[in-house]
Amino acid sequence: MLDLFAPQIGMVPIAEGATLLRGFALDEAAFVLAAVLAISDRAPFRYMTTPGGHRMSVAMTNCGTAGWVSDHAGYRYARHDPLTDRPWPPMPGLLADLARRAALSAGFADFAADVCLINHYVPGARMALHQDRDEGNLTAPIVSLSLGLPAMFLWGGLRRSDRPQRIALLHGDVAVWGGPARLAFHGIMPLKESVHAQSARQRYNLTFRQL
Ligand code: MD3
Ligand code: FE
Repeated sequence: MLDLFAPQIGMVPIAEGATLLRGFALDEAAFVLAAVLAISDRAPFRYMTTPGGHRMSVAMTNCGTAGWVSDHAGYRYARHDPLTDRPWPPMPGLLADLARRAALSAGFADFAADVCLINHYVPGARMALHQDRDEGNLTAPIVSLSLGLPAMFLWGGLRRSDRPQRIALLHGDVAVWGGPARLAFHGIMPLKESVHAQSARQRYNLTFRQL
């Protein structure tokens, strides 16, 4: 019998350089969730402040050789966690490998992530339209992995004024964007209230970045 509610698997082109790999990480989702919880034991999720003084609604942590931080002084990558003054937890080899395999599937060979920024959403949390441009290496793609509650992703194109396209990001989905899509504007609509079998009221998004 055809199961209309079975998770979807497959490659969805979004734009030149941007590919959504539906369900790419489904088989590894339980491992990734466990890795996120282990990382957040050592580098807790925290609400960062924008340079303009606003508290973000998404809580963040990092693993890898540096971590993305934001405060009154601006956005940057820092080698130590400002909360603990210790280096960020190392990136688990299986996570780096998963990101590398996803990038390759989307046509980007030799992706070697330095940083994984981990975002934690609860219902109501959102991320305003922005570009990811704090990485030194804009020739490498970014790989993003979503777990838990679904989110409505906004794909804005290369000008802030372009009308954004809406794409649902589901548990186990991986997105890869580089080349001409590397500086595209993107964001996340406020998360809807619901409950997920693997993560209850949480959504996690991991973005793997090369510095
Ligand atoms: C490009 N995170 O941390 S990943 C960020 O879900 C950030 O937390 C978002 O933007 C999050 O900087 C979204 C970005 C993404 C997701 C799906 C895509 C980019 C994509 C699908 C196709 C192309
Ligand atoms: Fe982003």
